[in-house]
Amino acid sequence: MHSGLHNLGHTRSVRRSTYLLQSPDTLIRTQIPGGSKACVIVHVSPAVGAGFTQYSAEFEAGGVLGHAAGQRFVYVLEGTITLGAGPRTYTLAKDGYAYIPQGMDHRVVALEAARVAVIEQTYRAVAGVAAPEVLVGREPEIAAQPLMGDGALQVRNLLPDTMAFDFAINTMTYQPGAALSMVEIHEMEHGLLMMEGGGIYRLDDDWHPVTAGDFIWMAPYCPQWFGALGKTPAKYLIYKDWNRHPLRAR
Ligand code: UGY
Ligand code: MN
Repeated sequence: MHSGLHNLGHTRSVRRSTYLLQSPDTLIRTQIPGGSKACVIVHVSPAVGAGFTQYSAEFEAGGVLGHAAGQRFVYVLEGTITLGAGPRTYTLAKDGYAYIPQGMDHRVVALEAARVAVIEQTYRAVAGVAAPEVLVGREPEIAAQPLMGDGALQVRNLLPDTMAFDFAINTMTYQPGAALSMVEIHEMEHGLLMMEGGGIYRLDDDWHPVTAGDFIWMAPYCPQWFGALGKTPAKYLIYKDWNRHPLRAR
């Protein structure tokens, strides 16, 4: 809503060298080549120092997603899409997702108005390991595992944890009051989309209130911790680069 006061220049969004927090009020829509009746909100890209890109695509009915620049992961947040890849066409509804290998010709079309999280990264091949094939799944059908034995914090690995994949995509669901048991500091970076609920995110030396619709990028080694607040679970979709030697450029 435009109040005319422009919030006097205030926002929860923050850009630091070690992290980026985007609240929905600061998002800007653009387009990528090859798309139609679809716009994208670029959350993070190499322009800010990330080794991957993550964007949200917003489709009108019949909208088409633009061309990929690497391997691609799509997760349906709202609406229904089809993925045409090779001889097959898959239909993905809310919480459906797909992995598309780098260089594979494919077409993502919205059957109705839809919102999709998209992650792309240049593939880092490993000698003797076959690159992954196209993969389609539904998040609710993935078995949840408690993180470090904490039943109030459930993790779902949406991609197989094999050397074929060079990134991981998980959902993490926190019951109200649940929290990470430690402050993590690690070499992997993260792209994180808050899907439900909210809480407090520690990023580097700062603590931020976060809620559904927010996006966070954490650079390598950014200290991080999250605790869920409120009366409903908090849930996020999280990317990390994974299973590659640290001397291999991203
Ligand atoms: O997988 C992770 O590194 C995850 N536990 N990090 C996070 O939630 N910030
Ligand atoms: Mn982490």
